[in-house]
Amino acid sequence: MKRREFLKSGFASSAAFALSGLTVLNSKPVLAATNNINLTAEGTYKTMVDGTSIYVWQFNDANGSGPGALTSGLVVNEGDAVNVTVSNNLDRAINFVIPGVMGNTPSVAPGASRTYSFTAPAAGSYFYTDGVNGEIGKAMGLAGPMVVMPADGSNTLYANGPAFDRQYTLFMSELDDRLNAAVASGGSYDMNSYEPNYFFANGLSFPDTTTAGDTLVSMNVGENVGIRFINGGCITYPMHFHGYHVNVATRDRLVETSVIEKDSVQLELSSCVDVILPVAQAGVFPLHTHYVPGVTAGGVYPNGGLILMSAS
Ligand SMILES: [Cu+2]
Repeated sequence: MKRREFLKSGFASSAAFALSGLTVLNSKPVLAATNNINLTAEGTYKTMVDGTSIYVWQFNDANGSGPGALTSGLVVNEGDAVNVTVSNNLDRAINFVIPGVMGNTPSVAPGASRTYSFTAPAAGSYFYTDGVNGEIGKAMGLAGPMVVMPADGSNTLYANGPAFDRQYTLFMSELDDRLNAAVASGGSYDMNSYEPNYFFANGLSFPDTTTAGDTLVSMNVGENVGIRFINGGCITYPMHFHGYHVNVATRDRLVETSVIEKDSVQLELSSCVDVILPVAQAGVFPLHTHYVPGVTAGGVYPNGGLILMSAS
């Protein structure tokens, strides 16, 4: 089934990531479901936007897909039972944690698998990652987005929260190719030396972000568009909008009490920030990290964490 057809059929019965370019969700109560997800933690070579091949780690969902070039991403409904089975094909122990939901989980040894079970928490944006290897796990790519939708099936960022006409999830991350090379050759890396040189939105760098449905934000004038920023990396992301102002709805699922129109939204380390973008004008505008190296790839501008928003 193609992603858009899948969207029309609703995602209550599946945890595959299919939020992109979302137009209409049926507003009806969603019965709590059981989501069984299989993730393989593995090493693989990914080709960067400049052609460089770099060894990365990833959680790979063979039965689903994440937004953009991410190989995994979870979409569940509040109250769902979720069973994530992690098969570890890496050379070291890892685990599966969701900051704000579950930490200090048992590890899974190389070559083994383990099932992590939890009840989908309050609607909002989350990420999962490895909690065993310090920041190295995330720096190598062991992280992915988790979106929890309200149990009543409403098109809102959280239960009784602001409504959206469509929503996008933008998972920001980066890598330092020296770290990846060290890990690939069996060595270690001091995170104090971390100086990333490739940057991604949903695993893609500009201009690849402009041709993927998950990172080309398509909107209509007059709509309210929900954008979920999830920091899956090891640096901060000051996300800057051209053409629009946005209202921050939540930071790490905490409701923003003083809502001020912003053209830049700070995405702190390990944080999730959900915003509503009122589409006030037509046009094509950039949305990018204001950290200048973040819009480069291997030192070349413009690449990296830069996407386009298009409204008609
Ligand atoms: Cu700019």
